[in-house]
Amino acid sequence: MKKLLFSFALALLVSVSTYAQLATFVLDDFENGLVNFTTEIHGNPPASFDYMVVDNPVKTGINTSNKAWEWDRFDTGDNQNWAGFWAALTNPIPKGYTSIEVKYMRTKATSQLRMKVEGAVTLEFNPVNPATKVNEWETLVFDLYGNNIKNINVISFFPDYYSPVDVTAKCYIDDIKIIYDPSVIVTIPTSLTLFDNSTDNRFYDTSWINQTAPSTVVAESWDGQPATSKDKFPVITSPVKAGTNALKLDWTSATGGDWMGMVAGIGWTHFDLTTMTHLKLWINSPVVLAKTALPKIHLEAFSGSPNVTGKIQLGDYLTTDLAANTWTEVTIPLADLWAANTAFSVKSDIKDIFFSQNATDNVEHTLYLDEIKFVSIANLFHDSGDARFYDTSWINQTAPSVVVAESWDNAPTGKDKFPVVSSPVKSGTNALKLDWISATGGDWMGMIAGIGWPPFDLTNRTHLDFWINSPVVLAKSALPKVHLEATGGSPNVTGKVLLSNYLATDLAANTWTEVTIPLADLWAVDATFTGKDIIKDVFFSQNLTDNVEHILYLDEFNFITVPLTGIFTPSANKSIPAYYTNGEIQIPNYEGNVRVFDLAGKIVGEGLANNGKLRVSIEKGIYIVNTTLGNVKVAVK
Ligand SMILES: [Ca+2]
Ligand SMILES: [Ca+2]
Ligand SMILES: [Ca+2]
Repeated sequence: MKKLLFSFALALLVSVSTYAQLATFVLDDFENGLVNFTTEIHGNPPASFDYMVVDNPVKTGINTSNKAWEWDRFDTGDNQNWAGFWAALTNPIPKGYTSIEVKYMRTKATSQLRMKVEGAVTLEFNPVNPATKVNEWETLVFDLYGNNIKNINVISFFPDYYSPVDVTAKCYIDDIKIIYDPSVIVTIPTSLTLFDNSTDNRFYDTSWINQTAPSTVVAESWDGQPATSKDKFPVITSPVKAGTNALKLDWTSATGGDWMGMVAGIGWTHFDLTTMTHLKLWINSPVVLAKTALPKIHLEAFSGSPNVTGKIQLGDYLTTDLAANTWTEVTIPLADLWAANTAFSVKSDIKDIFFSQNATDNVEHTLYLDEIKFVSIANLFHDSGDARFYDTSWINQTAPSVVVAESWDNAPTGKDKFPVVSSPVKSGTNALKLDWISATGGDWMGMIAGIGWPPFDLTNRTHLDFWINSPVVLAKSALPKVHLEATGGSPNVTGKVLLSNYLATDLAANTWTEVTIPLADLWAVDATFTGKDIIKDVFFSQNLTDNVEHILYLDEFNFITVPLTGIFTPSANKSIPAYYTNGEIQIPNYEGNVRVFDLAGKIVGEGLANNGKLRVSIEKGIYIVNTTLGNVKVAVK
């Protein structure tokens, strides 16, 4: 299996990975009279079952095949409801599959089928739908994605999961199907763009300007005709922060007057800000501009009462007044907008941002606006401020184990910081270097915190995500352990997990590989740890004592949010404004790979969308469009 990692323009933010080349397959149908998926069946407890491939006793309904696998449980006096078998798969199942379907038939209404899988994640679990029929085949679905299961090396079934044993009960298993259904895989975007460029260099269509004299705002009409009322934002091609153009806000705030200027997404995009943390935008004034002269801002939703947030002052988010002709990034916690009116509750369906009158200084001001985005920020490490070492880190070593470290002042002693390299990097200008030897009798640990030691509230985060790179092929078993530390509490650390558990294969040389560790796994190792909302740092520590020097470059640590959804709910992100027209899937403001699936999970189109357009030949129907920002449902009429 190959894990495709699409290039992502927002390199600062979380990368989104997508599995490719996975396809649903039948693990076994027993039609040749044999069990084919393994060469071993371990009864557990031994001799608690008789099992064999037999003629299908009920060749009707959903299973008219000739053969099925019969399970006949004994009363050995010691067997329990968990009696069954385990078997190593002849061909292990790689991670990325979303569910397992099993045809099941029972002769007694008490019998149930339970499963256990062993791999990077080991779990015993029930089907989504318990068996309901007797002497009739039915399909039971075991949710791999929702249970966060990765690869599968060993599979176990408990064919008659019931206590006490009924020795007359027989159970049948057939058509074990390993399903890949991309429509259930959802990744919440960590950035949503409200504005980056207007398609027209004169005006921005999905905007609105309203003014009450004596206040004034310069505006454009949609058609450029003098008779048409001017109520759109003007667009300029210089200066721009990025892309082809920016918005121009040119206003005079006068006592007794009022004004407002609204900017929405192209196509009136719906923005779900539930998981977003900040509003970011870039502003530029042609002259020095006091921050107190800047307008107020608020957000509007598509519905609700109120349908607007309270107003806050843009100038409150600047540390200094604006220098002339200088792009300045403003970062505004969404929490401040929500707090400005606690009665506002429609965070999940935001339509636009409003700029409005503030200080009535009766002076004309001009502000260029560009790159207006909503982002989810929980970045632990992006770049070090120093090219030699990373200050908010700590390395500790006990001989004979060794870790290469730097001192903060470059003195030959007191080396306890992570070294920094400028190559290779996954993102930005540098990456961390972990260079260690784990030796018997020794120990080591290396800690990485955010710049300024910020605590992270991970209550609503689901995964720790980062990138690793080894200069040589590296067996994953040699990789260190990982845990998190909180700013307080007892214990103030989580239990440790093995980094190798979250890799499908050993590391190839000179290749950046994404590691995604479910926070639930870290919480689960030590249930007494309760500091999820005050996480300070990530620790790597000694694992296999192979006495060999290993090097791992580390970059782009983020805490991300990936919802685990019900398997039967193909989830789509309505914030992605995709539609189908003129034989093309069109996604305004999108650059990147696109795959189009029909509802059976079959890829019907795939490619790089240039200017957000991908030509695909599809018929009427509903399709799932998979992008690097997530999935969206598109109706073709
Ligand atoms: Ca069969
Ligand atoms: Ca722009
Ligand atoms: Ca970096």
